[in-house]
Amino acid sequence: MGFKTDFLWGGATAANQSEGGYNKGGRGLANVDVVPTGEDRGPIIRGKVKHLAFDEDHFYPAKNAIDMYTHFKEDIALFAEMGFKAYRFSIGWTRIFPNGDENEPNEEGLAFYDEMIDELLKYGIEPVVTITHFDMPIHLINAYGGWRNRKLVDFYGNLVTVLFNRYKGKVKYWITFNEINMILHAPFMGAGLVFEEGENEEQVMYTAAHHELVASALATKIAREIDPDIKIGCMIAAGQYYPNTPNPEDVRKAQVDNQSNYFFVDVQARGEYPAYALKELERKGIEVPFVEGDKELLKENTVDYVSFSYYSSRVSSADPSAYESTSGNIFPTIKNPYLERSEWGWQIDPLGFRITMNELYGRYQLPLFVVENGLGAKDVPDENGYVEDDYRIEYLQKHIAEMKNAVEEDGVDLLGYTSWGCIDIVSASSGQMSKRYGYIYVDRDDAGEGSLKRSKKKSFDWYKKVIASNGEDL
Ligand code: BGP
Repeated sequence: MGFKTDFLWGGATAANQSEGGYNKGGRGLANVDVVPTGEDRGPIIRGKVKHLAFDEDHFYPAKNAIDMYTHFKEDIALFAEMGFKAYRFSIGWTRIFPNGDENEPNEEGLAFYDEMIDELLKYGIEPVVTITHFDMPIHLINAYGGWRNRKLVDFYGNLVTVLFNRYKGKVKYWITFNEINMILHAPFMGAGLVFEEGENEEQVMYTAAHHELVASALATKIAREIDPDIKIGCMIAAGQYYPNTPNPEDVRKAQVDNQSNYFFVDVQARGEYPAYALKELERKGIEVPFVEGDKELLKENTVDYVSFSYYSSRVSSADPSAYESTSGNIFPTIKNPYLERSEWGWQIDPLGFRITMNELYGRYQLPLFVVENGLGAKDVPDENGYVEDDYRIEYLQKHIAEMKNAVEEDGVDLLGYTSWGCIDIVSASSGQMSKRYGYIYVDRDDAGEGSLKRSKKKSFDWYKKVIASNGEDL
């Protein structure tokens, strides 16, 4: 039985991790432009410091990235050579509204994405467009405080209205926010939050989360008014939390950790705040800033599909001291002694992929879409510049095999699979180029130096074969 004949095999990137061209085509300055690599990056991503300065002399990953802004035609041709049916990318908000609060959009920015989308359609590749993928106008942070301000809902509404009208009939699949649950783990990237000394950070994060959830429902409403054929998806960073032991305390902690992620999909797929969340927020004294009409808006505008990223499962314990030697994940987890880890400490759990898909499909009974999965690794080209990434092929082979089990054995309805970083791009958590995911190697290093030459890795031809066989020949 296998995957559907129209299964959307492909790859995924994000504007701020791939485009570069930070000051081209009228693009305005974004939050991602002020996040350097190195030790400063972590505190800024978590909204702890106000180093919101951008200077020309530093290498900021979004500034150069891999310059897809000028290379996109070459790159899309390579995706087409692999046989991609879909390509997930994101819109740089500040290419469309440089400051975010303008009334009129930047035509050069719209024209750039017209060209990209037309290039994809020329090869029969379905665009899967993420409206925001961690990047937003720095002006909306400095002047309004980011998503803590309800005004952001209106600015986002302007953005999506322009996008849905401009690309009507060309783009069918849209995703409102990349990994919306990252608000709780990387609030500056996820919602443009910079915390004031002594304020209740959790209150601010859940206020911003409410505004993004309302904005997502508003986008869904606007989409259906403009083009009934549009499919709107929500998106979380998924990865099931396992209990560290059968001790009910650990099982309960895993349940709470899973709920903290599924909460966002509960609201967007079911259209209301789940009881456990309302009770938890009440216990914590956190006010959800509902305004007149919010509940109806959420209820009447739920998503068409649930998309998610999967890299790893996680482990929960009721014992806080168990977390002392955790891995480098942005999500708190305990090391799972049954799993190998990547060079960045991310646990490798193919069966966890099947488990996570069953959890999501069982909870929502909506089509799923895997929009990120892959292995970040330090690829080293040989003397001919060739990368024999058998380790990446093995990771993907095992994960796709379990994805197939979820479809064939468990009956999960799956729309597609766009593996993350189909071409080497900048890592979001580390800002490094050296954490590579691609089927295509790009000659650029962590300091932003390099020829930008693209070359096929061993996994390029392997993935081409997987797609040609619709996942039969792994
Ligand atoms: C997800 C992001 C992607 C991508 C991915 C891999 O959180 O949606 O943008 O970055 O993680 O993580 P990293 O790039 O940190 O290795």
